[in-house]
Amino acid sequence: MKHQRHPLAYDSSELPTSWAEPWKIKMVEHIRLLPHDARQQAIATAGWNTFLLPSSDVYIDLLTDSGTSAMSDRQWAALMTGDEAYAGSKDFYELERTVQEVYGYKHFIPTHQGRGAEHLLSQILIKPGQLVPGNMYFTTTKFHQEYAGGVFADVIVDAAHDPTSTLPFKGNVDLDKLANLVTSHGAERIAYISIEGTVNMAGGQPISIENLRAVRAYCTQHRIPLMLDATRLVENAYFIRKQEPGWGDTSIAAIVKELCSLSDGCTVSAKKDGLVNIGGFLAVNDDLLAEKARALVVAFEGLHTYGGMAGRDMGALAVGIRESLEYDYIRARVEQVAYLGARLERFGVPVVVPYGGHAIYLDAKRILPHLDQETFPAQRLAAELYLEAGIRTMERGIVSAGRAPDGSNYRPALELVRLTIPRRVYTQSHLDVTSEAVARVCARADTLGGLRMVYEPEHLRFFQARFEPL
Ligand code: PM9
Repeated sequence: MKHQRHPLAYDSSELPTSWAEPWKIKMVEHIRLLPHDARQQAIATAGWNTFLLPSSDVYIDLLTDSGTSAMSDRQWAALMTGDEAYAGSKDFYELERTVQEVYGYKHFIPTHQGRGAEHLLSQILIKPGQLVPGNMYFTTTKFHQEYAGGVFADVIVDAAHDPTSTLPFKGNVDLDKLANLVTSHGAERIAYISIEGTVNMAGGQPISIENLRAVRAYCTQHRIPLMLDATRLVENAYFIRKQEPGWGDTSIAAIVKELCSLSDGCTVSAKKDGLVNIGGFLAVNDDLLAEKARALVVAFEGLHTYGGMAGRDMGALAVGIRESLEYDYIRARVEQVAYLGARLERFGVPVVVPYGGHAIYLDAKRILPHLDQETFPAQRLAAELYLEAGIRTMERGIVSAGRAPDGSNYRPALELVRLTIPRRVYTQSHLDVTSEAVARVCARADTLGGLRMVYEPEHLRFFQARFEPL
């Protein structure tokens, strides 16, 4: 008897090839969805600011990818063997070796987290009145530049301010904007150029190697230092490998090294790419700069061999940095974000495109077009997502942008809600639930009113500001 092959639904050439996470789950943490009336009470008590919600009241926490990663068994093993000596911990030397090898800089100065490194760098390099051009601002970075007397100047490409532009490298610097700024103020008035990998406030958008090389050449010609914010540089390297011509066969590690070689130093919040819950560092090539940083770190962070981290934190970070470079890991990480973006777009939800490396950003201006920006549409939308499904997200718009020196609100072109994906924490089902909740909120968006701010702290107001419904 002749056996007939069972027919497949697809022609074999059309079969999809999926990726899967290169890990399995060993321990779980319980989460629960509060009833709707309890969520209503919780958001009112939190002043309609998702930063002020207790995490025990949150079901799916997409506030940030900062310090929220799940560590691996290898990292937990490093924690157990941490050397807690005050000075010269073995974990310091291991981390120093790792940073020098992976990022390629000569000097490594540990800090308690990213803003600690930003503080040191800004205090050392910025003279009052100097400009710091950058590919869009980041909240804490700009704060420290201004705290040191500097003035941030945005030189990112215009497309970065357009949530609908599909340019593949929206983190690129506009070289004409940079040249105009330097020509009109003089190179001596530029403290340094600050370049961020996968630009957070633009939607997690990468910079290309071609563009960074051009910026480097310009800086060398005008003797301007170039400093990287390498907090999410591994995610940037993944985009380069995926979409920049000529880099498709290069390892993530080699791309990260190449990016760093185009700069004089970097600040890092290790709480992101580094796959740890706390930590950061400053790394530089210049001996004098390193000496100044080591002199300051003892005043603000801790001894120069721990900088505010426990020995075990440094041990876990050394392992995390190496794990972050594994191709299967970074592909699963960035493609999980893209999965959420595609689900949302399928529901017709307006999101920033291309999808970012660490988050999907909802375009609150298009979701709530009836709300004036001064009534905080993104803040309202973030609160509404919590009310709808216990999902915590973050405003990245007018509240985050703060005030200009004349006291008026900056009105950024981008009024966004960030759905940030912690690393190795949530499954596709969590993202399915999230995308459906966002779609439900969007379906009744025209019923939502704005907010007014009833408390505004002096610095970085988005963390602690309080609101009331109008
Ligand atoms: N980023 C984030 O959620 C956490 C604090 S702000 C809400 O995206 C960059 C690019 C960051 C960053 C923090 C820091 C500061 C520097 N650069 O939070 O101090 O995204 O470790 O790092 C946050 P620390």
